[in-house]
Amino acid sequence: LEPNAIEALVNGVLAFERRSIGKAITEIETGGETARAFLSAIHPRIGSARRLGITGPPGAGKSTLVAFLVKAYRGGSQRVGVVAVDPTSPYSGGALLGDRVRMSALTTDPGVFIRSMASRGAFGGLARATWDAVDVLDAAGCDPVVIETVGVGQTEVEIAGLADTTIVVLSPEVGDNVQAMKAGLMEIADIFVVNKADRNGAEALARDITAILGLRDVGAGGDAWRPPVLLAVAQRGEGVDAVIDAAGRHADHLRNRGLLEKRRRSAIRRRILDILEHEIRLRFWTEEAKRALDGEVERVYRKEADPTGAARRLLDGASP
Ligand SMILES: Nc1nc2c(ncn2[C@@H]2O[C@H](COP(=O)(O)OP(=O)(O)O)[C@@H](O)[C@H]2O)c(=O)[nH]1
Ligand SMILES: [Mg+2]
Repeated sequence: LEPNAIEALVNGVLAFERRSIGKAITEIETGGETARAFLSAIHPRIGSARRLGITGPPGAGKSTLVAFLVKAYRGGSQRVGVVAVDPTSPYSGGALLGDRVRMSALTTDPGVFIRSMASRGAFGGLARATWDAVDVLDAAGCDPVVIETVGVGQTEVEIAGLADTTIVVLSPEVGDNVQAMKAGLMEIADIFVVNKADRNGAEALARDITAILGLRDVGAGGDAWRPPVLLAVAQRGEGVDAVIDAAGRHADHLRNRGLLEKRRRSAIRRRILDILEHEIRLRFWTEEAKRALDGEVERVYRKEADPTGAARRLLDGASP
């Protein structure tokens, strides 16, 4: 895009113009210099939004909960944003009728902007694109910005973990707690929601989580945050108020102890490193480097070199 078109895009986003926001995020997913210039222009305008991460196993009820959270937050906020990283997201039509009806009530609300990220397109840059999209909604005046990710892959868990407050949603389905432990969800949760409390096993799951948390070192002074374990029936909107209350208390906790700055700095560090790794890879893989790799494959195959030697030679060959 031309510089004046980028300026128009920036102004559109700042004015919460839906078309501009959608276009900006599409540019971000595509990647390239337009996105770069745009992001650099909006950067001074970000930082006011609370960033709320929601993650957990597929089917736990994250999207259902998000719908109620958004509705509740809308009562006190002009604009609310949602970024969903979930291929089966009901926002894109992948759910049962009941969900879709509830979601469509959200999508027709002029103060709510919902965007599903295309995990296929972003080519290893999903975390980057998602966080850039959150910046867009922040600059557009959304507060909070909710980020829903499926808590299965490391990337997805980490995306939600970079929020100010991270809510982990589990349900008493077989093995949800085991899955949570494996995926690193226990470490990133500021709040646990045991959803589907209308089903058997929810209380037992909540007790399990509480027991696991109890084994943890809470740090000196005893003023560390203890993640609350809340029961909910998201489908009926039950327990949503308690989640909002806990998120508010967590935000206060961060602010009162100067921890919000610390968290945001560490999220920025993570994002810079992510971009850096991507840029290094881009710069490294020139046509010449690709050809050199073919040569090294041959040398290693013929036992004229070993893999480590080959990798180092490629790296040295690429350095200035
Ligand atoms: N029984 C029961 N089902 C629920 C509850 N909350 C959500 N569900 C259902 O669980 C399924 C998955 O919900 P969804 O929000 O899409 O889960 P996500 O994959 O975590 O986003 C849907 O069919 C929901 O209607 C609940 O509290 N109780
Ligand atoms: Mg979902």
